[in-house]
Amino acid sequence: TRLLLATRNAGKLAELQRLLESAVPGVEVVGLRDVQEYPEAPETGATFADNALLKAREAVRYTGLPAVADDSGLAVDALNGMPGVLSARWSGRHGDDDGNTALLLGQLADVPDERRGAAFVCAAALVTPDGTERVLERQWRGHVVREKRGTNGFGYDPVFVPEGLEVTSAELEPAQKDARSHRGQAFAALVPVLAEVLTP
Ligand code: ITT
Ligand code: NA
Repeated sequence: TRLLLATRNAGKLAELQRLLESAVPGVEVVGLRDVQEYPEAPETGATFADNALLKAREAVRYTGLPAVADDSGLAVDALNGMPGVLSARWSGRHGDDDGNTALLLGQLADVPDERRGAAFVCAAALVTPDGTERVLERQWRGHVVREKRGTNGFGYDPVFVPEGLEVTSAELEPAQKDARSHRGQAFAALVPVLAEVLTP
């Protein structure tokens, strides 16, 4: 069985490949570059779970393969949960990690250290051609620092210090991030579901 990782985000794709490669015996993980191109699903959902399902359904519709999708973002306490589902396009241009991070730091400039809490959130969705749908969500709490640090990861990683650590998630080794992150937890929880749904 082939399983499609339905993401156009290179940072996510690298993490999902690590998390799912050889996770389920008999299941071969493929990326969008391995299948026919199709238009990006509009992310019109109000929640991470809704958007993850939209993306996975669209992938199945166009490719006929079972697909997983990830919708994720950073929910900042002092901004009432924003940017949340808007994280990728917060500064205006979709996927502008530098612009998004700069905007966030600007918005939090006057917020004191004790009120800079935030959570990375990841919804992991699985949809199969026969209409089976599963979605589950995990969070990774921490706080937003005042200056970027580190070059690993992507997106808001350089400004996010996970709870219990002193370094940003961009200063963690990939395996260290995977072991703790919202995405690592969500897809680890999805693995037994994949095994159940995809293997005969
Ligand atoms: P796909 O929909 O194609 O998967 P996308 O980049 O549009 O790609 P999202 O709408 O889910 O995906 O946006 C997620 C954004 O949240 C992403 O652009 C990052 O800015 C941020 N984000 C999510 N997970 C992150 C992580 O582990 N580290 C840093 N930033 C993250
Ligand atoms: Na989104």
